Amino acid sequence: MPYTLAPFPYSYDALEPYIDARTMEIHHTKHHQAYVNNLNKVLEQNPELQIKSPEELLADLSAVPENIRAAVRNQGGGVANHDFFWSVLKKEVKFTGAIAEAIAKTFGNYGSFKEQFSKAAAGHFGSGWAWLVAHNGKLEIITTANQDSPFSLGKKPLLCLDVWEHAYYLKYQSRRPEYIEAFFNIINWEQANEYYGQPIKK
Ligand code: MN3
Repeated sequence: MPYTLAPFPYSYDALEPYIDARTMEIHHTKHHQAYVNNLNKVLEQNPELQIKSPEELLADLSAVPENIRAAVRNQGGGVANHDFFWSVLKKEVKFTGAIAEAIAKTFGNYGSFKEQFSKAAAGHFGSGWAWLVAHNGKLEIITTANQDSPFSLGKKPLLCLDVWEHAYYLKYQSRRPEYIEAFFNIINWEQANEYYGQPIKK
């Protein structure tokens, strides 16, 4: 099996009380694992594609045969998006660095960024993701449907929030805005700064 589930990068309770341990455990061991398993299944007959990372597959979907393209987009996106999501979550990290300056420049100030990101995340209809991305040297807030990835749009992700119900339903039920508010306590700005300084990850 070419694709494997990466170990969870911290303990499942590390983000309490903002995201509960049970939600994180199920999210990683069931949902994220299922995307990994399904991506392996989808690419069973395509060893020439198995050498690519999920991010590489997503960045060039036209290289994937049409009969499995939608499946690669969904399952590969599920793998890459969750890997990315875990990496940008951490408690008690200061909002600082080059990304803080770029956010102030683009959105006016932190409060205005928070408001715009929250509005996008809350307003996204159905399952999907809210993202802060860099594109052509500028910051943008976007949302993607299902497991669609900014890599497929040629955009570099800096932060993201999973707004699928499985990401918050146990603790917040239908109260997505409360979950979004909690997210602002667990943004790993150190990691976001690192992504901001790097070329697009492939
Ligand atoms: Mn998810």
